[in-house]
Amino acid sequence: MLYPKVNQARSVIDLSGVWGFRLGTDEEPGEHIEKLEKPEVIAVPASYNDQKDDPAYRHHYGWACYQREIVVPAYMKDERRVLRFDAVTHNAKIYLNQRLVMTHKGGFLPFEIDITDLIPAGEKALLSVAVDNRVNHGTLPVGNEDVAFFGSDNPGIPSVESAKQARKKQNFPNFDFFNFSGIHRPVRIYTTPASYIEDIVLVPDISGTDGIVSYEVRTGGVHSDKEVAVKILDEDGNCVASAAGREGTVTIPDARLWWPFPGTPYLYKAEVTYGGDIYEESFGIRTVKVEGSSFLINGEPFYFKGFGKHEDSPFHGRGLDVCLDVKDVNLIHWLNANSFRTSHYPYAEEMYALCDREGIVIIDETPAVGINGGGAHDPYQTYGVKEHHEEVIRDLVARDKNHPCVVMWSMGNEPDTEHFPQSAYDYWHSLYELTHSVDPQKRPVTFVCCQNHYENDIVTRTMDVVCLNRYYGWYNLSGDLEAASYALNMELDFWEKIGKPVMMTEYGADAIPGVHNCVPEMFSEEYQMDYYKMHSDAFDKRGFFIGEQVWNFADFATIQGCMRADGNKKGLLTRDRRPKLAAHYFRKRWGEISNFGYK
Ligand code: GCB
Repeated sequence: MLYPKVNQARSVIDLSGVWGFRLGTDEEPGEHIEKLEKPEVIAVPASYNDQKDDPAYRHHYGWACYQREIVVPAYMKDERRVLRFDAVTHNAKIYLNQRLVMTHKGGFLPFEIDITDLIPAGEKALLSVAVDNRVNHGTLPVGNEDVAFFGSDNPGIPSVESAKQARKKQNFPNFDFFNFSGIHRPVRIYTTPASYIEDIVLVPDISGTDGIVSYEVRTGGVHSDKEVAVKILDEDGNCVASAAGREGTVTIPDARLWWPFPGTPYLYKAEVTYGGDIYEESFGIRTVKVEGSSFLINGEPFYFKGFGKHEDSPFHGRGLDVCLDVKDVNLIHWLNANSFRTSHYPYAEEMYALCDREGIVIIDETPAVGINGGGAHDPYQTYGVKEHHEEVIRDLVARDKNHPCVVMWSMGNEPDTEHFPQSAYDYWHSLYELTHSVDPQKRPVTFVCCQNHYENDIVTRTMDVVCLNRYYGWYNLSGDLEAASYALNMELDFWEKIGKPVMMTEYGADAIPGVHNCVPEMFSEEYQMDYYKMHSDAFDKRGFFIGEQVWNFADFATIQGCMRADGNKKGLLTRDRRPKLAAHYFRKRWGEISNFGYK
């Protein structure tokens, strides 16, 4: 799906701003929705939860309604007009003039509806968006039906059991980030000519000093016998190659490659024209491949240095904040890091465009977090998420396929792979094949494995890269870094025998900013730093170990619970982006590790 852009043939109307708003209940709105009388105010895009200091907003459960008037200028009457939502979390029902026109499931990917015949140009219409924030066994991310994530409810105590029965309905996320909800990313109307470019698929390759790009252009709308033409433009706007037809291959002589920073992340543009329509899609010439226990970018063995992140900030919640994205990218450079994982959901498209430009490598993750019942039940038999998961994978790849920054797909985070190993294998392997089959660039595919009885797990070892989340010295062997080091080394010896590239996609310790110890103990900044040093020692001596992504880039909001004091404090940076001791440690360490050839 193409990102909305203004150019010679297309225009964009941005609907960001202050909308009308009302919280609802868990009763689903039907085919018709009421006009809000004296609505409250809400900013779009942003989560609604922290925009008003009211527990009803923060802990809302169920539907909420956004409303505003829209109009397409009369002079756009001959254009095709599309209403696009970049992300509404989690489920959405869209109404025009109070009548339902579309529904969408899933909170982190775009969807759109052609409104050309629904709203005449020049006429005002009422746009309503009903948003459902409930998570359960059928959603991604997964919600528990009645169990708190940090399990503080002692089972069996009669008063506690009765209180649980009597309490208000609420969300029980099976994941460790606040269940921010609402219209999180821009809502826009964009126009195209009646015959339009629907999608562009670009697959780069390298042959000697040439760049080879296979392309496919999909068109839609009114039939036209106009030809598709493709020009490849360099960063100065010079045409360096061209072709005609809906699919083909072009050769860029002496191509500049896309390299992760501090290499040059060189970007070309494919300028596609089709009748009266035109669209420029950025791309890079780079290859990605797993060979033995190496992860190769442009044929060179790459070492991942970075983090898992979140889209999370005060007031905005999970809403798009481009200023924060730019700040984060600059902090990634400051830390001498080169990569991150979009834990635990696809991020806003603006972030991928920034990373293309700034040379930051992304492991792109679906929102499949929480497919794990802790061994109490087989989630693959009891959760009904498979079909939705497949749809999300298709939509994610369709959205992000052309970004050079995306080097690997993560199908999900920390599923159960130890208690029901065969079910886990069947589930994840079919998704693994699906992901490979829908990715035109055939990038490596993985999922991120939970700390578990790794010998029982028969599926993690079959991924293209083994990605481990491990908390030795934190949740396990808490506070004892000597024992933690023993256990970590023993497990890494196990993975060495698998013969695949292995990386750590999470390891971390909470550090409350300002808490210091001469003798490091848990929650101090010194303990966090020592915890990381212990891990570095284990990683550095292993050739098959291809990357370290710490948990987390910055502190972030979570559901409240007895394990969280004002959120998760495992950030190298605070939530307002100030460095902890460990940030200085990694800035130095990563400054001394080059992107290529380290292993
Ligand atoms: C994990 C999860 C991540 C949590 C982290 C923690 O394993 O993948 O979402 O935030 O642990 O800090 O507990």
